[in-house]
Amino acid sequence: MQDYFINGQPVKTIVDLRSDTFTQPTNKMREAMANAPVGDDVFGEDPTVKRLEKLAAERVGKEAALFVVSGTMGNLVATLTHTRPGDEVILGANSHIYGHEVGGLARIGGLMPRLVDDGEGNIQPAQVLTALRGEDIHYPPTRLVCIENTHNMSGGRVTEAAQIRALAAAVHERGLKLHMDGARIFNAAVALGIPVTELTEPVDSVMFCLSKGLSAPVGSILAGDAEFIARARKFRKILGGGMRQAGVIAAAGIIALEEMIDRLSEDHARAERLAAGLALIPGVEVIASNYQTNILLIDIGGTGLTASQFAGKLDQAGIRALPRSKTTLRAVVHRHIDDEDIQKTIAAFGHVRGKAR
Ligand code: TLP
Repeated sequence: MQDYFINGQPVKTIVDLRSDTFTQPTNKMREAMANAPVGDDVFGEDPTVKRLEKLAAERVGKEAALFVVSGTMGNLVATLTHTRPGDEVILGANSHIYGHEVGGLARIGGLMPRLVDDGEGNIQPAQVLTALRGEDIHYPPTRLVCIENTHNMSGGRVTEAAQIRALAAAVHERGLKLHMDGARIFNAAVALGIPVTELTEPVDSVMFCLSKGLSAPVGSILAGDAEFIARARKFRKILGGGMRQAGVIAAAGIIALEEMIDRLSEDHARAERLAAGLALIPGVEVIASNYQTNILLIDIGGTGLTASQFAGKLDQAGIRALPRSKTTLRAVVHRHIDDEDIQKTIAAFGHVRGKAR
């Protein structure tokens, strides 16, 4: 375990599997942050932000990119930019945008969500075609479809490039736009073993997070064509997201993109080992994903404990996992989780389960 600090001291007290958002900046990121050349980014004068935006756009094969505070802001800016108030947006009932972004779509965008079933982690073209209502005086105009890759609530499921291309073709044929919440898009690309551009090329806009498995302390990217990003920049400003010497945080984002992507495969391998170990514990069931990424959903219903009771007992053993439903826990593997932590976690699950009988 390295680079993990509390009050400036390197420590390792707990195995924190609640989220990859708990990753701390690497030493190299901290150095880059301290030394970053900066300027006023609202005036377009921060060289480090400009460098990050250029690099980010190149990485996902888009013309331009915008550095935003968070994934939530990136998704909201994208939906605002693609739509007008009163429009309808087709998205998954289990999507992060619908369920975990405080309803910004409705509250701030004045948008009407039309939900489709994404319980398996993706949306098929036929579902969009069924959800599309066509022209009628009673209906709001449908403007946008949103997908999520990897899909958080289904346990880090991956949507493959061919599926995205098919969906994009159906969406574009009907004059709609396609936005991808790619908070963990590099996890998807690494799991599939393909360039990320194969996943991002078909969509009109993509948001991805620097602050999750890639370990930057703050920030996400919204990427798309130059005209879209120019308009998105104004929406970011409306939301209060125009930052000044943001190069200080953008510097960490540059290192996230240059150095932290390939290592995601280590998280995936450890998640697979964790899943294999947990699967041997009676009453504990790992909900299978289509490709192994870094998120595990673990059904502990068979132990007779609720997820929050189970999480409470794990916590006493120094393991933190997040209750996701009454009987499901989520564990997310990231840079601060090593092989020993995986063994400790499997042992703790076995111990808690043993006590529950
Ligand atoms: N997800 C967080 C929590 O909000 C649940 C997590 O710990 O997984 N899209 C997806 C798919 C996400 O998982 C998240 C964050 C976001 C968007 C929002 O990103 P932030 O937290 O930067 O606003």
